Amino acid sequence: MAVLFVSDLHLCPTRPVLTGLFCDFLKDVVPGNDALYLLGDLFEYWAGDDDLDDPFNARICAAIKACELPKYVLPGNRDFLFGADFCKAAGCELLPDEIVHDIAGTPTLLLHGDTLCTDDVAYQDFRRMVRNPQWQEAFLARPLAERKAQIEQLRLQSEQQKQQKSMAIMDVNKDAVIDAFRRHNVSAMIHGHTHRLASHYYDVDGRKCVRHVLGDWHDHMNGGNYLACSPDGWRRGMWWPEAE
Ligand code: LP5
Ligand code: MN
Repeated sequence: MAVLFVSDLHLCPTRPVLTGLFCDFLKDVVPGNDALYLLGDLFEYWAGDDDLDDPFNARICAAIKACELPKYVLPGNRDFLFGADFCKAAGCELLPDEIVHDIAGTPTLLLHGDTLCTDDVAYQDFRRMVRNPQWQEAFLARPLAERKAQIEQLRLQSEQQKQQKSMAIMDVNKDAVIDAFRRHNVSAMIHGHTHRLASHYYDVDGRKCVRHVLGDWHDHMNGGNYLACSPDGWRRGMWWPEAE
């Protein structure tokens, strides 16, 4: 029995193998555990809860809802427009951007991870804009098709801009990490976003702290990766069912 964490699945209809992998994970790995946390970027993008009529989105939500354990979802930089209707459809509790939960006896900071990338100034400016409630209200008032077209345009711009940014700029800033440990007074944090699957150790004011980074699923190397935390400690799982 453990608490399971995944992030950055980037699910979308054009990735059927990935979709199947996630649905099988929900059926074969998740049952019997204590809780499931989806730490952002579950979808390649989420244009608004009125997109729940889309059969692909409805299928994913139903598959998550069918898991009989507490389920939590945290907004990523691609699906921060999740609202109450998504949560109802997926049977998940929506968490704020940063939250401390007791995970198997250890107070643990949970976040998507994009807020730690403070050197990526262009992204942080963009984030401030799209996380503004007035901006979101205006955006969501536009027709769904128009929103999707704008998101497609944004994805192209983002990919172009990422090519101009160094790997260091797109990673977490160490001071931001230390600050997060201090602000929340925790010794453990779990996040995704950078896709750089690893566990990093820090000395924060004489306290040994650990930062677990989840890997993404759409890169074949890391498809099926998850973190499992139990009172015995934590372990990494890399789940890939035998090819039939
Ligand atoms: O996601 P990832 O890891 O590939 O890249 C992120 C940052 N990029 C993004 C953009 C998303 O990938 C695109 C999909 C988002 C859908 C959201 C839906 C609702 C909003 C819709 C708005 C139209 O988050 C990338 C980071 C990278 O992580 C590493 O941390 O570098 O950031 C960027 O590339 C952003 C650019 O630097 C700034 C972009 C400015 C574009 C301004 C145009 C605004 C258009 C608004 C139209 C209404
Ligand atoms: Mn992300």
